[in-house]
Amino acid sequence: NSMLSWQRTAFHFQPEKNWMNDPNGPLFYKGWYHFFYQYNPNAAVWGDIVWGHAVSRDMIHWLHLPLAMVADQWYDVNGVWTGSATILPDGKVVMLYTGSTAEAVQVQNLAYPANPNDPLLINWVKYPGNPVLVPPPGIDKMDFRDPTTAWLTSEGKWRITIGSKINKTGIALIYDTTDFINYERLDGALHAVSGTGMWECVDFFPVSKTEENGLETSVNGPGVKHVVKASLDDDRHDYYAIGTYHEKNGTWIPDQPEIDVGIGIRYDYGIFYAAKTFYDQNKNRRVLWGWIGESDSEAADVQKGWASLQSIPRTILFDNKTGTHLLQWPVEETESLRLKSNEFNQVTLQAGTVVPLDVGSATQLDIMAEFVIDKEALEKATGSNETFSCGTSGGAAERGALGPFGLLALADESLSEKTPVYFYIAKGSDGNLKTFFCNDQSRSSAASDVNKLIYGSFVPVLEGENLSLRMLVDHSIIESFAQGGRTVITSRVYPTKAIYGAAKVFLFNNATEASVTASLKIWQMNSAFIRPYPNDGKF
Ligand code: DQQ
Repeated sequence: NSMLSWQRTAFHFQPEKNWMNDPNGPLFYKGWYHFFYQYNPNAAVWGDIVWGHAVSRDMIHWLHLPLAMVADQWYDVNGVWTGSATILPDGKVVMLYTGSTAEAVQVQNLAYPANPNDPLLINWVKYPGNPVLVPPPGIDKMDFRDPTTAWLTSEGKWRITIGSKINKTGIALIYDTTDFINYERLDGALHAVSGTGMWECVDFFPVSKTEENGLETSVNGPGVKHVVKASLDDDRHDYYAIGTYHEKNGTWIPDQPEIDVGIGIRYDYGIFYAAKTFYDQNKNRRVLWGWIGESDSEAADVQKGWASLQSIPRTILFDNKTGTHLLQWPVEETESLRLKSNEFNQVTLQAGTVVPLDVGSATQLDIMAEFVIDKEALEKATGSNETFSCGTSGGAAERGALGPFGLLALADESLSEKTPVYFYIAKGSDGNLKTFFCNDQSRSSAASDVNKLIYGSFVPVLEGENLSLRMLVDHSIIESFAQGGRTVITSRVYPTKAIYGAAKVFLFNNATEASVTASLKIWQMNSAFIRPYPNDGKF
């Protein structure tokens, strides 16, 4: 539908048409990044799920390949659901995925490349003895899904975890295997948290406390922490926690129980779900993919003929400055799309002002910004705001002594439509400062069938740090990263006026007392090449 075609993105991964959800089995193989995904080939709504497949040299430019796996066996006829890849030490690839059977039982299946010499891994073979795992006693047949990448134990066995629930307790079940065909369940669980409900798409991976690179999934030892991530079916958000893995009994303990999985830190405070990491042996990094759904109506999705994006792949590292957070950052290849840039140095934003940034069309941008708030105002401000939260606040229109200030993205000239992405500093009566990072969708669109929530959360800011943000704008998506990626917010935005050449970007400072100095560099972003693999193999 041409009326809504401006909503299609220029450099985020999306299929040509129809519905997409979770990232599946990402890996790097023989020079190519592979990306599989939950796909409905028949409609722009969830259903008839099979595995879509695309390949890339850089995770930015993509070639769509034929479907990797379709629902053609009794053990996945109701859906070829989410799974993960494991690369064995000899280079062979095994894929484990969930199938929903004709009776809607969730079982785990094994698949592998038909031709390991094909770098594009076009054809996949399902193991004839599938399923390799069925729901164990005490687990409901519909609560057993999304196997992880396997990692090695010190005994040389492969270990995986699978999400489930027992009553209202979310749980990650553990299995060991030597051949990916026969499995032994370990007692207990990798981890479980009461009250969190079904855990989907569990992820488990090591991070380095000292090195700025990613770790292969089996790496363990001193200097290594382990991350557990669960996607909560009940509230549709991805939560992670950092902790210690006990290899012997296959358990993991969070460093801080009060920010445990499902109750603490989120990967993203906007729309972002069913995320999965993989270790990229090509560049020695761990990369996070996440499904970004629509926040308009299903009717609008049907009308436009497609639904969902994937995030820009994000490098993921342990933040050794806070020790509590991960850092997420767009993969460096994103920068290859940068075209001409504009710099704005030391722009003074008086309290209560809006300043246009003349960059031309503002629909495809990469923005780096730093903000310094007036010191005197910081000290003078009287403490009051003990209970601020982005979601329950009045958004960017609600003025405080020390904020909000930041950017207005996807805004039209008259500011009738705008999506503020901003910092808000709250001062407690004890004088302590607490910084929040928010995204206010309430005035993002004149349309009425879109999500208008205010997203955001606390962001740790350490002594001596300026406030910094990075923002990727791509037609109907804004991904924003505060403080190097400690706190991230993704929003889908559906303006009716701020589209193509009419979309603009502004600085704003809606504080009542503090002036703010902003310095920015803004790049126009090129469109990525995302199209079908040509029949003759030439592109
Ligand atoms: N999506 C898949 C399931 C998974 C869910 C089905 C998470 O395997 O639990 O499309 O979005």
